[in-house]
Amino acid sequence: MGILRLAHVDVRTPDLDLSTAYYTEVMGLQQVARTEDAVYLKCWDEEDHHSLRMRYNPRTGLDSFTFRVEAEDDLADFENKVEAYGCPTSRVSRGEAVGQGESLRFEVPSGQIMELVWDIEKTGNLLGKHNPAPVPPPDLPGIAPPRMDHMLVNAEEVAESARFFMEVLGLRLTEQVLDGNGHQLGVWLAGRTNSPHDIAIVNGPNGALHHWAYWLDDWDHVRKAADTLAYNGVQIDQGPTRHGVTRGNTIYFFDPLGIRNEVFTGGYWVDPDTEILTWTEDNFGKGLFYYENVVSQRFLRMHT
Ligand code: M3P
Ligand code: FE
Repeated sequence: MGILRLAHVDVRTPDLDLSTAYYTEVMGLQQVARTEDAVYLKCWDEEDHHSLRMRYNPRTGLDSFTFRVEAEDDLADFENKVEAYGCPTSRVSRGEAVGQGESLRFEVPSGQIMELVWDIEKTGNLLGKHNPAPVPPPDLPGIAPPRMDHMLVNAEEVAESARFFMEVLGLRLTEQVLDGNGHQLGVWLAGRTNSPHDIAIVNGPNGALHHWAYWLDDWDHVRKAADTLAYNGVQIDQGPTRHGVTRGNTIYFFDPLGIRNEVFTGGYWVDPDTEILTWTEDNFGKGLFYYENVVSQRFLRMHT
């Protein structure tokens, strides 16, 4: 049993048409469904119904984020564990959400709404299952990442949140940043993937979303993504550069409503017995941006 990976991120936007234009034409996602007030999007190599839901609302921000569990029974198991920790849970029944069945909802200690789901509609990737091409059609617009990779949320008490994700949800710690007193300022956590993080938690206001990231296959795609962003007048926050933490190559930038996105590649392979890497606060600049060695205030203080 357990938590497999990030399944989808659900956000609010005051301009659904503008957001949709950006995520389809600049980010290069596929629009898979549209209802009166919401748009559902996915990347070309994703098998699930969607990885991003955008819902009209006057206030930009995070509605919730959803992880997939391995087995149907896991929902009941996590329901008990999360309740025992002291977080009330509720069930969202089949038919209430597009593209998935029953889910378990609760507020994590840092105030974001998290959802666990097993029953996800598998609509398949763009390549199909018979003699698939190894690459997507060459005429996909925009950056066209193959999949969503990870997300980062803020927490006033990083250590408390980290404990919840590790002890209650069973995620593994891969890296941490410690302040001078040994308190966690940031943690990187993996589900069942072999990546250095499916979710990271960094000190900041409770309830906030810092960014989510799309995977790119290599550095050359990161370079091309920077060209696409600059050509389309997208505001770049940082990069292209490299993280010390995770070793990943990265660009951060803002969608038209100010939500931070990242493209990410590289990093290292994580096994269940990989030892935790620790960064000290005096090296946080290199941990964040290895080449620049800066702790950018815009980067740390801007969130939605
Ligand atoms: C990442 C990453 C912060 C660190 C961010 C790191 C906000 O996004 O992918 O490793 O301090
Ligand atoms: Fe990231």
